[in-house]
Amino acid sequence: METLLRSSNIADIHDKVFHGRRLNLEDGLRLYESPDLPLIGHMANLARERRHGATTYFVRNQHINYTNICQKDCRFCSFYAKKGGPAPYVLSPEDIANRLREHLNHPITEIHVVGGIHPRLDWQYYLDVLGAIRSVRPTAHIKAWTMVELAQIHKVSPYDTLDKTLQALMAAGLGSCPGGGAEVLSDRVHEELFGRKIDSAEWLDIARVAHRNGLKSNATMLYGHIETYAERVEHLIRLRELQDETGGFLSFIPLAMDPKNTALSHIHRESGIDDLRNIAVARLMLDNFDHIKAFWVMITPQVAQAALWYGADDMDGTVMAYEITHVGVPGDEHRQALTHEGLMDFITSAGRVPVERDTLYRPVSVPDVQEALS
Ligand code: V47
Ligand code: SF4
Repeated sequence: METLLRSSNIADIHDKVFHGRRLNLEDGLRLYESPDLPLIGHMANLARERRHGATTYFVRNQHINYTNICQKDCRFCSFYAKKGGPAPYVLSPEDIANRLREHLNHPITEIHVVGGIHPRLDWQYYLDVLGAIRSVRPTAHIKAWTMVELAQIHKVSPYDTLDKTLQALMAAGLGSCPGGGAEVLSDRVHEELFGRKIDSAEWLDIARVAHRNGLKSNATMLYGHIETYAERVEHLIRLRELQDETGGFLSFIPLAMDPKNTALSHIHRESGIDDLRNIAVARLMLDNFDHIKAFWVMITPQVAQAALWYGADDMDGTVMAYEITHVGVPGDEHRQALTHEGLMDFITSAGRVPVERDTLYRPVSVPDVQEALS
């Protein structure tokens, strides 16, 4: 190890990580550019094990994508309804209740709700969605609406401030928010790929208000399109700064762009190696985020297993069905669900210890450690 370290061009970064010192923009860039992925993984694993040991979290959840009607036209998106693409739909609150009823035999603890920016859904619709979920799954945590959706919901709400809108949603059952919508916090990328959506400053402001009101949220980064390494690192640093201020982020999730059926279909999907590097760099740069999630639906369960040694401590969940992209399980790309046992097996066969969590990372059941590793 000593010899390997001395010959590496990032040995000084290892020194910083080893002594718990914060990495800067230049360090982040060098981590993206260095060929020494094994050392980057080693450092990320060190940071991960300091916080979590071998523990790997997962959640039993169900995703609901309530509408694919969207006015934002993001160039990387294959989900929204368009001519020659997916047909438009809106799930009524009753449709949502029925989807939840289909899985009532699973002890799901989280309902994850995300959808397009539909210009004509009114305030009552959003309240009714919360009401429908609560009526079928009264004890489940409702993780709903990215900062982009919250901006739209605020537009149709009867309240003059975002604080009041969020408080009303929380009173109606909203528990926390998913991390999408920021994509890459860069004005250049925003302009080129998703200019109709809120920009970086607005995304960060809404997250700030959410956190101030006690609403925790996640943060994602969509990578593998036109962004530069510097823009990725700047994204991480902007999230880190907000986390220093509010402490309101629960987890960070790098999302690999799936170019299929998008306006960016000429771009190649990033490799599994790049997925691992993004997980590792996130763990190293985001020294104030407890959790880094390997979202198996996007990066495949196999790459997610490896990611558990590259800084990730969370595999997300059983999911049931994910409509935003259709990467799924290799060989069976329509499979968007893993059973509880399947997920536990993936974690234990990666040599890690599975712990079922709720959305706020409280353990739901802790299996016997020896049994889990045997
Ligand atoms: O913001 C859109 C992304 C996000 C594509 O908080 C794409 O636990 C890949 O928020 N290829 C929404 N990604 C999903 C989201 C999410 C996902 C998983 C976990 C969590 C969490 C949140 O989906 C969007 C956008 O960044 N997206 N198109 C695509 N072609
Ligand atoms: Fe709409 Fe979201 Fe797709 Fe953008 S990523 S087009 S906001 S559904």
